[in-house]
Amino acid sequence: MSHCQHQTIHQKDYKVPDYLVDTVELSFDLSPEHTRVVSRLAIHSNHDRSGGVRPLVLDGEELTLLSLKLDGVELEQGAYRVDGTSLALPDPPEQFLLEVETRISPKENSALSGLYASGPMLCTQCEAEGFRRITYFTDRPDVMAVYTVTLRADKASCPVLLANGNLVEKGDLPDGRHFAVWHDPFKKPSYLFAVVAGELVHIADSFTTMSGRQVRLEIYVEERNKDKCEHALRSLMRAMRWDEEQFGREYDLDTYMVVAVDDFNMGAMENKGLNVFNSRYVLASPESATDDDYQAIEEVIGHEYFHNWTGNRITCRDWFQLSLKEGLTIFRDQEFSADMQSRPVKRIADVKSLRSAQFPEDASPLAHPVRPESYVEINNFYSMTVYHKGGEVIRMLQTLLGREAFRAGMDLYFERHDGQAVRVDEFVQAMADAGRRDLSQFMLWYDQAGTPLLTVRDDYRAEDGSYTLTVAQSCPSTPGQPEKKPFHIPLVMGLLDREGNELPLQLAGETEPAGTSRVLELRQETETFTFTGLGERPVPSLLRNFSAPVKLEYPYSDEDLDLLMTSDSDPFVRWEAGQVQAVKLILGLIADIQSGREARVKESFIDSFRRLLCDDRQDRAFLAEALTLPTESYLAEQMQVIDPDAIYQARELVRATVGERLTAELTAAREGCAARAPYRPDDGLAGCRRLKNLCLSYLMAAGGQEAIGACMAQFKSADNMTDSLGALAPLASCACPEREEALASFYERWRGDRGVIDKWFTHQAISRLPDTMDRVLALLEHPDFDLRNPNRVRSLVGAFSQGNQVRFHDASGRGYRFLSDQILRLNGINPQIAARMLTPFSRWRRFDSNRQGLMKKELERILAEPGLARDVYELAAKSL
Ligand code: 0A1
Ligand code: ZN
Repeated sequence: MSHCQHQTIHQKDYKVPDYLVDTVELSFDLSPEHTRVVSRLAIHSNHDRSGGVRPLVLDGEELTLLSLKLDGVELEQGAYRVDGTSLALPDPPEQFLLEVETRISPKENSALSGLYASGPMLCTQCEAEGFRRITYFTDRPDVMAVYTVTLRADKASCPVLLANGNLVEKGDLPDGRHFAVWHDPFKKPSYLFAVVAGELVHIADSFTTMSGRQVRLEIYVEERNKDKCEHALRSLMRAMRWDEEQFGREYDLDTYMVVAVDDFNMGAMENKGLNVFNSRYVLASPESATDDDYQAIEEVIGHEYFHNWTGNRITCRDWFQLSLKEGLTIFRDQEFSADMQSRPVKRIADVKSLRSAQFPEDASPLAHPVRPESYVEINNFYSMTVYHKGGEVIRMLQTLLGREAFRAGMDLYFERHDGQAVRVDEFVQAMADAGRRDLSQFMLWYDQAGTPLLTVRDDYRAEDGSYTLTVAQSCPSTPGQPEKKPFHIPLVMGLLDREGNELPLQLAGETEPAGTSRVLELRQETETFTFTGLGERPVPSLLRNFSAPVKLEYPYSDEDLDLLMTSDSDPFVRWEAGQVQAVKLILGLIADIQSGREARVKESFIDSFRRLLCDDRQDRAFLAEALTLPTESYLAEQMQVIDPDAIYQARELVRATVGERLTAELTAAREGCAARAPYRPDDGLAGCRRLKNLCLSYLMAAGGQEAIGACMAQFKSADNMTDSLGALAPLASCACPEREEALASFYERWRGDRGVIDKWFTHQAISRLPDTMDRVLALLEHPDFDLRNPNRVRSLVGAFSQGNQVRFHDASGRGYRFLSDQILRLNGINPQIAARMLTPFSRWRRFDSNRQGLMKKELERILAEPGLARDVYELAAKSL
């Protein structure tokens, strides 16, 4: 396929569909080798035919057309056109029944889009454009229809037959086959269609909705995983209750099914009534899943469930509106998780992930607005920007409107648009109407890319007790957008006195103070806010709760930061003050290392670290976050030219110094967190385990046989995966014989468990030992490595290239060559996964000229490959 064939789709070219489909009757004769699909579509014309009849064009890929009938009459070859991507009827009637028979080969489908085989089952993935790989259809989200699906398969090898909606009939057929008929009463776009068939077992429970209806909940897995579904099922029930309580949303079908599959491109999929999940977000047992795994399962189960209203009942008009459902649903799942655990710790984790993955994307050649204006391959836009910046945009709306008006806006949105396919504009309009606000400037968040920078200056005047904050906003150029208009930004802030007390906030012109935390609204390039009645120069507490996805600069002194860290009422600001100090320190050390000066960790840093460590009033999980140093990749973001070696050395120097200087305190804190009862994932001690394992990692950074002994002891005695990995992780980066012993015994213990073996690959891939590249190359040849399994690819190739900055960016360029080799192999297997692996190369301009040249060369090599998939082509071409 030549590159010029890859067409760009533009938002401005949107046209309403020429034909609509009312009902879809699908019938499948399932088998992994050949599946026969018969589709009966009731179609009506949706355009003004007086100006000429437009052709009906159905999308279709990788299909073998067997027959085509219009109103019962078989069409002659000349009466239609088929090519590799479509089927067209030049002049169809106003209303008609089209019957299309096709054949597909699920077993050959390694792209995992459409109908494919995973282990002992067949399953589908239709978002974004996979339905066209099952049958010919107007495969776009604004064509919504009612589906009835008949499945037929061999009863012995395929006892379970599932599709969307309600089971209406099932029974036996001759020759050992059987059938099931499913009907989904809700109109839906094709991307929400799903079928699962195979040898599965399930666990079930029931949920009584707020109006008293009984819903049957079922989780389907392979037999060997039957005892690992309980947590997913409980999480689902919590999510259903939460959506009723927080948003008044009730589930609408009689059953809700979740299926776990081992081969899946993403996290999970919200198909109506029949979610398909990557098994890593379903399966958990105390021995094999970490606290983080438990947490991620709850979050993803919640996310897919919340889509039932934000995505399924109200869907997207076109794929440019993807954030309409994804940003909103991310916001909803974040809030759900915050309510299920510690809200501040959850917020910090979300900010960290935004900064470490979305900010870099927004500063790269792949930067795009939350609502992109064009794409080549839509699968490439399931991005951190569309999802997570999109979630932040919704959060800002809540901050600007207040919780109550925001909730009223949600209600209004559901009331107005249930059953429709709409744009982001309709959502924001509902918010504007409910909150009686003008949100036209706010819309720029959807259409302008780039991370805004707020530069804050202040001025205190003792004469009149006034204090003025001047906030300037700017936003760097991004592809296609050299100039930016100012954004409408909520800046939540407060003021502290020198003792750390919160001061009442009274703006000039106001008659009395109003609270100690306020939302300042920025609309102009520069805004000033004057506060009155202040007896001394206050310390500003800015961007509380990270109220906007921006970078902020204010010249804080070390004393200011100490004060915020210990006294601010906002946990995010307290955490952030510590991070700013750590970044300052490490950047200073990097400069020392680069210029050959002696690098030493400041005494004051060790002191404040010690104070925190010994502060037993703080929540353990929060403390663990506060004591964790900024990641190497976050530090990289703070540099003009990224120097991976100096970053690694400087950060390790701090870790080792903390470990040496605070050995006693770390050991005591670790012991204070030691388990006193057998592990339970919901024992409320996840924060304790995190802190304990963090202390161990500092002790290991300092080196010495004692720490290694402590690691091995924990590794051997652990009764849960969190503690087991808490010991294995530092051992994996330690050049000691215990490393090999631990890795080998871990493998032997877990060789039958895919999820755990993924972790085994990952911990070797992210080892900071200098020979990691060689070990990764050897692991590629390991019998358990499989390029066709996305989780395995992510656990080795993804983990090394995206989670091991210093080794991947080795100045020799070996890491780069390794990655492009794997991308080229994946290109022919699974283009979506191949494209996702390109991320590190898109950041090439941020490095020194040697590395730039080496990465560029690999991008060029990829682009020169004949037969490059659209997914890979688009990202590689845009990266250069
Ligand atoms: N809508 C899903 C994500 C998803 C997108 C694409 C997929 O296959 C290409 C699969 C899942 C979600 O937000 O969870
Ligand atoms: Zn989603």
